[in-house]
Amino acid sequence: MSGYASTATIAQIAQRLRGAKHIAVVTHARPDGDAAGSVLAAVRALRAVGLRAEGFFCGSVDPNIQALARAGETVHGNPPTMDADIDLALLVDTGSWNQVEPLDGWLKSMAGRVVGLDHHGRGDPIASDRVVDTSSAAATQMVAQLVEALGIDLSKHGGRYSIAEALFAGLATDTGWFRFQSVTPAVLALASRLLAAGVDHVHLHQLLEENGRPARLGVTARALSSVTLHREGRIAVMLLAGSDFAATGAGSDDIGGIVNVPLTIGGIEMSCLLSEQSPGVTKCSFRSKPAGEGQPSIDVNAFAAQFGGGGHRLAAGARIARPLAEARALVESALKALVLRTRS
Ligand SMILES: [Mn+2]
Repeated sequence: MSGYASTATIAQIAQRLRGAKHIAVVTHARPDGDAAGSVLAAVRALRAVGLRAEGFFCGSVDPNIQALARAGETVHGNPPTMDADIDLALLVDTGSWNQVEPLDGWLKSMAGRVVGLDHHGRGDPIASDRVVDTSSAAATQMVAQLVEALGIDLSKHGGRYSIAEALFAGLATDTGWFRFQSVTPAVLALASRLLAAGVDHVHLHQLLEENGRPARLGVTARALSSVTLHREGRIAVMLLAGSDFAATGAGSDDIGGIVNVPLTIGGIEMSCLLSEQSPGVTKCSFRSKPAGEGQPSIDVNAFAAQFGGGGHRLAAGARIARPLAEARALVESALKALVLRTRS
């Protein structure tokens, strides 16, 4: 994990891409808006400059995320079938072996021929040439720089299924639609340029955030009715068992964002959602918000690291290879040990 830092510049990565014959653009399993937006923006940009490129998605893909792509832009599968003539991989929005598990054998066979762009603080040296920038709010903020390093004028690529639309999807979703601390003047300046290029942000918000299946309501109700409060009401824990998914007809794609609901309560600083992915495997999502005006938030990235997971200070996750009840006991005992600041 240590030594995960940049080994190249964006210009050097652009140069390696220009010299490749067939490029695979890959990301973490179960791509979110930033992962998918990064893949799609890169594929579109590489194709726009005459290079051969495809995006590869593995794990289950939320249909609303998939709807960002046009037919033929992405190849699926778990793992997807990689063409034998691919001579360079571009890995975006992750650098961790445990997030690219379905692709790990293939990525290992590509050693030395993987370049990467990532904004996470933890990772492995999968990409020999990589740019790691934790100050970027989204991986698409870095992909935007790559697009321009390839000589593309973003203002000419702003319609539906455009480079700008894919970049905006990542920027918006990874910043909670421009609410998080990670939003800087540079983020809003890029968003402004993407809107000026013609991105329909209302359509994107509806597609990605207001397009759930009815089963989402039932599983949300079950998650909320499971809430327990810890540490004098400052931390919420919610549980979803396999039986909750079975009873409501919901799948793991239907629970995105539920973890944020307890944070709508004034005194709650951290929220945890533990969901049973399969018997013996529990997926944990952690979110936090500042304890009060000007006060720091709980670092859920560090919290998740105890379970081999990670992410960002305000949003992180982990996969615990234990049944739900055991994972819950582990998380709750870590919550007991968590050092909380005295509230002012
Ligand atoms: Mn991201």
